[in-house]
Amino acid sequence: MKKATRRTVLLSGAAAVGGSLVGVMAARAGAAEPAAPADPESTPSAPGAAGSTPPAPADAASPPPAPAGGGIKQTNLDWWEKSYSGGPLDVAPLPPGLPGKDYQPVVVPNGATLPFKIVDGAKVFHLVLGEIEHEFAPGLKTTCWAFNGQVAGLTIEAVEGERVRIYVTNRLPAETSVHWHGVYLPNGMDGVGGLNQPLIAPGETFLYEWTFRQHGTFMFHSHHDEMTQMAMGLTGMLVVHPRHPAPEQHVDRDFSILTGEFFVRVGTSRPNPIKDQGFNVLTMNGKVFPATWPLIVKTNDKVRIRFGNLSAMDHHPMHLHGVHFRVTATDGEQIPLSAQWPETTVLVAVGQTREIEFIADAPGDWALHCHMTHHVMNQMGHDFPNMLGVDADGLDRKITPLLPQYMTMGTSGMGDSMHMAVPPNSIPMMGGRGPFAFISMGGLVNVLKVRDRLDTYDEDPGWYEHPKGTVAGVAGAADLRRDGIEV
Ligand SMILES: [Cu+2]
Repeated sequence: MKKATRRTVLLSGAAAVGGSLVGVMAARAGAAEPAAPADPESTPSAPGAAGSTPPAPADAASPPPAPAGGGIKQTNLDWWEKSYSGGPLDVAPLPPGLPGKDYQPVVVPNGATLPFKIVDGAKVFHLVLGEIEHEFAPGLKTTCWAFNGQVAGLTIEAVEGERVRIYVTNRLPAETSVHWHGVYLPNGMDGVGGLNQPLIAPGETFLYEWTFRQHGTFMFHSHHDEMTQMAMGLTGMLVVHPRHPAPEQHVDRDFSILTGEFFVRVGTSRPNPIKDQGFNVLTMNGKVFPATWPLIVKTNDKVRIRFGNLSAMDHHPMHLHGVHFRVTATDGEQIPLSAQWPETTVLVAVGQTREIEFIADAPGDWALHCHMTHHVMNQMGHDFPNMLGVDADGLDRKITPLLPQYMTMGTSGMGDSMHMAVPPNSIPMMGGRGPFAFISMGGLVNVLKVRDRLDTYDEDPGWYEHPKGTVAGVAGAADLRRDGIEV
């Protein structure tokens, strides 16, 4: 017998909000399929014979008519699909899925996918936590903590149904633990230090092992001394591909982007985990614009972007120019086609993942960025004095004899500040050089490059060459006259 899905239950529940559980039951009883017997084990009769079975006693005071066998003895739980985490822990694993055969690997701009090997029918990974020198963008090198040399940008890929064994070696100077965010697994594998397991001491290697009973976009991160260890870079993405993808789940390009945030005081070389606001290094897969690697697609490719956010304190409304997309999944579940909704900006809160999909039908270079303006600034945009409107000419005249290159910045905004010299090991507040001028964004910024012709996805095709007459420019005298614009 077909089960009611969690969603139909939700829908019928919503319809019955003003009524009672009886209303839900009535809605169910009206469905074509027979309601569930009170106890399937003791009710061997076939659905077709259900009408001959006396109605089961009901919990509700006034049960509705139950034409299809009276399966109304339901605890509240019966109306919900079992969470997989409530299912048996010892489900028989399916064979390990192989890239290119059983799944299309994700693209991790600036990041990496963790290699694996297969041993006795299980997929074996080895995570190594250690201290490294990490470059957020040319000019800013810092000492961070990393998974296998990747700061906030390592991705683990798996396939629904497979058995994984993940070894975790701690080469940090501190105890740690690793949590698998959003994953159904035995409680003792959940990775909260002290709660689910002993801490992993420096030098120790722990083994996590479970069978994936779900698919989707999840994350992993340190779950001990979280404020310090995640602020130092111990975050990653976990992508689980469906064992039997539905046709609508196919995409041509599948990107994985984890967002993060750090505070690195100008002139220092180590993130400060104590900061709770004013983060000045905002990352996609551990890099800031202009060091973020572009998302390269062909015109009319179907594209998925998986966003995850393991920033310390900030949500990120991720905005994509040029197309409308659909939000297709959260880290809770795939959203059915009928319930996916169109957006141009998707809010990815701390601790959430969101999948979006779209058809890249418009060639060009389209910005992809967090829409919080302070999150598209780099390091030096954050502790800057407000000089807007200040007349600094006198000051400049007095200082330039002493410091010939001195010029006060910020008097007409910060768009001019990318020209200024910066202290050693720091990056200016703004981004990088574009095809027309300096691009005044940094941080959580990337570019979706859509091209009609592309030899390879693996090389940056350069800047978009716009068809003649399709770029905004200085208004001509004839245009101004024609439209009666006086300037
Ligand atoms: Cu943001």
